[in-house]
Amino acid sequence: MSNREFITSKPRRSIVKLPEKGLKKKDFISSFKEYYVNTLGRDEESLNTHYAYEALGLTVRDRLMEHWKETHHTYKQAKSRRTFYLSMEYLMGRALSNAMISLGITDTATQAMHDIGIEIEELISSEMDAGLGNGGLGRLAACFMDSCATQQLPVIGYGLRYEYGMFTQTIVNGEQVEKPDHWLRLRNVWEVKRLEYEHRVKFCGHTEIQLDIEGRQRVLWIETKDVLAIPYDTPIPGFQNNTVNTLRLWKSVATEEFHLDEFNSGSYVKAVADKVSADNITMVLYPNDANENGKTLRLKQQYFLSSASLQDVISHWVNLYGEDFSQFADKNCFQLNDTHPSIAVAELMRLLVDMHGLSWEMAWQITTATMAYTNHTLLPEALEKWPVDLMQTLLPRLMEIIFEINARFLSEVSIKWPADEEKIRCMSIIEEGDCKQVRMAHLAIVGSFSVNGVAELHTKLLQQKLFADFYDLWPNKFNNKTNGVTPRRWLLECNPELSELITETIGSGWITDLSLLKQLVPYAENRKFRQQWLKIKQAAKQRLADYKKRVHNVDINADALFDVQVKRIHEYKRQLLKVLHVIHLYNLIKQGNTESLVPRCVLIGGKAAPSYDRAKRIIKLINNVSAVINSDPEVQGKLTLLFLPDYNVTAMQEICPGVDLSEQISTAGMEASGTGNMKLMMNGAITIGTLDGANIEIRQQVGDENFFQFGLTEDQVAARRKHYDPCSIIENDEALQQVMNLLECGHFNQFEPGIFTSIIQSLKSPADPWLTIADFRSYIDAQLRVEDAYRDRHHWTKMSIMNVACSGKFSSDRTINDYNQEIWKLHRQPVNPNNAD
Ligand code: 26V
Repeated sequence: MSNREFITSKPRRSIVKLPEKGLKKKDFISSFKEYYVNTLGRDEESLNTHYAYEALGLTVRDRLMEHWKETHHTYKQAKSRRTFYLSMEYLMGRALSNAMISLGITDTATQAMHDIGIEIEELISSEMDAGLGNGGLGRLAACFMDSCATQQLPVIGYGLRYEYGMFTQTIVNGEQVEKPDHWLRLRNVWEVKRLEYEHRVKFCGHTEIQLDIEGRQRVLWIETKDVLAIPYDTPIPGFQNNTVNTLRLWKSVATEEFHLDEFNSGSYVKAVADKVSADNITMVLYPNDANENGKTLRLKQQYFLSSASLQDVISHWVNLYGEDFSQFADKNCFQLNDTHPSIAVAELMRLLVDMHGLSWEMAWQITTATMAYTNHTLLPEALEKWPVDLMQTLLPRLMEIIFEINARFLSEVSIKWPADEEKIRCMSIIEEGDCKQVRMAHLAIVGSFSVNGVAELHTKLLQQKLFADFYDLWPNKFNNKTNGVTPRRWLLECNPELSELITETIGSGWITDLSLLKQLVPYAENRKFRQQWLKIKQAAKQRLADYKKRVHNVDINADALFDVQVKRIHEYKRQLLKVLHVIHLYNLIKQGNTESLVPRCVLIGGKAAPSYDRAKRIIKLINNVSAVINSDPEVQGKLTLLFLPDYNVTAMQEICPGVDLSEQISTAGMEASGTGNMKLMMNGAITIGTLDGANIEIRQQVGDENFFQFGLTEDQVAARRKHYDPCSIIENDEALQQVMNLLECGHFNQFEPGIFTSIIQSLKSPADPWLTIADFRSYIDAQLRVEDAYRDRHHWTKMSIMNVACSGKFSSDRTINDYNQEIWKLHRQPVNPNNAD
């Protein structure tokens, strides 16, 4: 039987209409027991944490189901315009606690579990992170999903259901060792498999031209190797508003078409095995956040996501409207999360022209009115390019379409700039050369009606540098959407104590309107309030210290200044600058120069791409410096340096509340936005930062007196690169010289000679793109201002309150409303309970 066959006999209503799931404690207990004992077949005597978690997850999911259906029904009835968010990454983290908060059932569930002798915290913390992303870009997609549901917007997320998510990081002898993250090994209670919505995605083969019955030319893409895309849906609950949106992730599955010759020659098992292993497109997430260009499997993943998602949207369209696409662009919008799904531009053309018979002009009109592209990086090595050869082999029809798009686009260019070969060469979607390549960013810009950056400075640089020619041609396409993070996860869930104090003080409206935090401003002057604030921060720091003691057996002084840099390890993010500062402090202590010193605990966490040797060596350096410092009795209690292994979403939730100082120290002009900076601000950390990405806007919001600014600005960086002489800076700065001496004499690698030589050389090179040495002095001075401020704890607390009070802009609700007003133009669709049939 085909999975698309529906039961035709009536009545259906009686099957799908269930009695409401109760929200009382007793309902919870009976649901939980039912799942634990009956569904999961477990023994009531020997309670197992994982299965208890599953049973509670299913119990909670049941309570979402009705709303999920109602939301679906509401959107369908309204025939509303929708946005489809296409992203290769969703860094969702844990779901259970978030779902309970959204439903407003945390207290009841906690009580229910307690009554049957289970501490709910144990179940919550046994959940694996859904780590289907690398860092900022993937987590942003997750925050956006949360905000869209909370804003009651009809937005569907499309992505890939990787079997293996972001690797787990362990540290062995100071070095990063990657372990695969088989997160689906245990059952994922949040997903629902929807076999009835499978699609077929084509690869390889070749094209042929055929005349259709009306005598028009139609291109056929034939003799392809096909892969099936099976959707798995995850509910995305809005905050206490009945809306439950959908995240649809595709899994690749082999078709059941085999090479009959292999069968006939008797190698049945080999034929099946080959088939299954060849088609494992969604097996693993690529763990690099730059520089993975040219890998065939990655291109397959990108096309698989784009094609399956577009086919899904179009088949839904055809079901509702038949073959009339005249309103398609009014009703649908695709937001491309970076260039990763930008092959969607060509795929939509293919589907409309080849599969649905539209003219090229009509299809192009629809495509360029529905696609919108977000850029997330200015790093040249992260800009995607695909060899034309590879595309021709893997996606021959798509390559033809890209050539056609390019030809038409270049004729537009030559009208604007007649006889300007240089413009043509620079703007072309195809990069000429020994290995011709497709520039995916150019395809995305040409095919979209909107191109946005993710912070004001970033957008300005896109317009003036990276995409200046395109900005000249189409100034109105370009716009800024400063990133944000969801306050549900990044304040309410991760910092319940602070959330409670805020709610007691200004009410709970802030949870869905973060601008209301402004009402805390006057309380910064209130002594009693400051004491309560400080007490909560102190308790959070103690929890972090206890956690480090329990898990890593290191002692940290909870009275110390908690100085935190957590993010991917990358040279442009300058973890090295942080290390130079730590070595400088260590040197001061060793010289007995401690009178002005504030006890400090420096925490650094983050993963390095497995193939990024320099980043891995930086991790090794951090761990070696940490080993020397932490084992020195003279230093104890004054300075600690710790590397936090396996930084992920859940780790950030645990870290956030206890941070005093947030390190955002990238080379100006390199960090597109940053979002960790926003999470830490929201939890009352004060930023020490360069004028880069969203730091600039954070400083604007909170005021210079509540922000520690340092370093070269973006234009100073650009100017300095031309005549940069780090060695003379070192010569003229005694403290820096001493720091470099310690590194160079092997103080931190006594038994591992030479392992840091390449790092030292890069710091001292006039070609160092990150200008670390140039910012050293300014950074040290800013850190002195930090120490001055921290010594006056009341003053510090005031700054901390001001940071939270001014963080309203950085809610992803604000970001999503900006996207909606200026790009998506969707209507809110409130979901009325009891509406569904
Ligand atoms: C590139 C690639 C290249 C091929 C292999 C896999 C892969 C995965 C991701 C990327 C692009 C990473 C770009 C990125 O994460 N940008 C970050 O986006 C954040 C959200 O907008 C922003 O806050 C960060 O500043 C920016 O670095």
